Amino acid sequence: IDARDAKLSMAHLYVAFIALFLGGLAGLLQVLVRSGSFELPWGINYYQVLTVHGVLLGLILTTFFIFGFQTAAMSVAVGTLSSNQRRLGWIGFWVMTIGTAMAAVMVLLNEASVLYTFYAPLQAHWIFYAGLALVVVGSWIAALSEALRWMKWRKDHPKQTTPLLGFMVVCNNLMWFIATIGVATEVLFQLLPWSLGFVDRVDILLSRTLFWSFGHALVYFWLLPAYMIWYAIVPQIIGGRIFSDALARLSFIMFVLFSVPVGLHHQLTEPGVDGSWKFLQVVLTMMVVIPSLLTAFSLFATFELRGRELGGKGIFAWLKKLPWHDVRFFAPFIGMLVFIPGGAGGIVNASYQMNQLIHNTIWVTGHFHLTVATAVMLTFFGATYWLVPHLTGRTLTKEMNKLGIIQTILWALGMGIMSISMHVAGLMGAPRRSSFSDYGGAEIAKTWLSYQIAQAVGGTLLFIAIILFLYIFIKLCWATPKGHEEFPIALVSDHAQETPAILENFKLWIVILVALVLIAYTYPIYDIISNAPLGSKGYKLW
Ligand code: HAS
Repeated sequence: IDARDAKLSMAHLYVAFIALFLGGLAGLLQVLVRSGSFELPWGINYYQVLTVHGVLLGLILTTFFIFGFQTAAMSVAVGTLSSNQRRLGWIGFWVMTIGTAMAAVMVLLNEASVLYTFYAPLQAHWIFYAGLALVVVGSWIAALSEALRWMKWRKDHPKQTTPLLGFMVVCNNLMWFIATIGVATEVLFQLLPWSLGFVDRVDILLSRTLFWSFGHALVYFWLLPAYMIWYAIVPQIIGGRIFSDALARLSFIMFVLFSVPVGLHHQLTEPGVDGSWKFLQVVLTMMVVIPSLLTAFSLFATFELRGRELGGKGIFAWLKKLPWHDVRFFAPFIGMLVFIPGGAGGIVNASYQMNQLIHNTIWVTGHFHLTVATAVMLTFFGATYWLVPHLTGRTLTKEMNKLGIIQTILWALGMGIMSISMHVAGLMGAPRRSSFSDYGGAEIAKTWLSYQIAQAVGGTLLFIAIILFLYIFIKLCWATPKGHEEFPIALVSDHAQETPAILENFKLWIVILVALVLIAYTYPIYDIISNAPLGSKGYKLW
């Protein structure tokens, strides 16, 4: 990779991992408070800490890591950025960083304790909303720099199929761009004018609907870079091949189409949205499960083919042949494994009736700690272990590899203990997003106690894993021996069929995507606006 692209990529990773440290510390404080045996000092408020945790880990760590990774991936897959494209990348980086600083200062001053979903009627200082808007705008600029690089490649290689990793980055950015339109509308036209005092009130239902039109695609924006690593990089690490290029691309196109028009599955218990629209989006949610099932099939095939090639036999004995001692494989593999129960939990959440049972319980927190915080994060950790030495011109030593494996085990163990107890307590009715309380001595609250203590044990292990990860990261940046670490990109299996050209026809996919979004959202939003109550000034509130 070009040294100048490497610098841009590394800048993103530094911000990402500072966010990991601070957000992780906030997570530790939270589980300790919820266990009932710790009180926050100096008048710090629980929701302030919860906002630091959610915003830094859910929004900042992920977005910065993803753009850092994608910059490197594009540079390797379709070629070095031109100086103008790189300049755009830097502008995007600084706009996002300034936005992050603005939002972070407001949260730390307790002026924005509104959690990472910043639902109205909780109101934050306008600087918080402006900061988040800058993070989104900065990400658009970064995505534009990557899009320009890709367009240049297409021009130079007419009628050729984009290299798989480059194609995947384009899909993720396209989905991100469409998804962020909803949240940008909410922030610019509702939350900012309201927090600045230009309007008295905002339509809460509309703001939540706009948020979730973005919010669920957001989770796939986190997931797809992990899928890039699973599909295009892990096969090379194990010495195998990509099972099918076409299947990988098909699953990414399905994510592009179905990630946005499904947000209402986060609002199934919300009054004010007609049940038939919720049902339509539940059906579309089941559609977005399909590309993950395709992925599971495809990865299993890759692993089995490689295991058998190495002489493995039996139904599962070939698994033993995989390189378990290599953290570049081990960490993402554990992530995949955890994604099986995590994804199954998602299907429970999306099942209209079962959602009534788990909504707003700590089950949901357990679900996303298995998906984003384990499947995705372990994959990002695993990638950091080869990406950082690749970018800094150093090597992943045996010692660091071993520490990486210990870090992965600690993370999986901590997250396992914490998430399982969250799922169980959730089924017993324990609410999410609440500080410690005995709920006036209620009998049921006593049954949650032991699970809350287990969450604190898991959370403590996780914080130790973060410290260990940061130690390895620092070593890989500045201390391990100089050398060359591979950026692994796999080739496609000789047995795979040719990739149909239609998969690269983005004009067609954009038309279908826009149609699906319009079908899923136009009437519900019209309905919400036309049924909005009259405000004190006699006009509709929105
Ligand atoms: Fe979710 C809530 C539904 C996936 C994240 N989700 C959340 C929230 C977050 C989140 C953050 O329908 C909370 C938001 C908030 O604060 O309120 N989710 C789903 C569904 C899926 C799903 C249907 N979620 C994710 C992913 C996330 C994520 C991915 C982050 C990255 N989720 C919901 C719903 C809610 C929700 C409702 C709202 C609940 C409520 O009421 O509030 C699906 O996409 C899942 C499909 C996945 C699979 C698994 C496939 C397995 C694979 C691994 C293969 C393994 C291999 C190794 C090959 C079907 C690909 C095997 C080797 C061996 C040897 C075995």
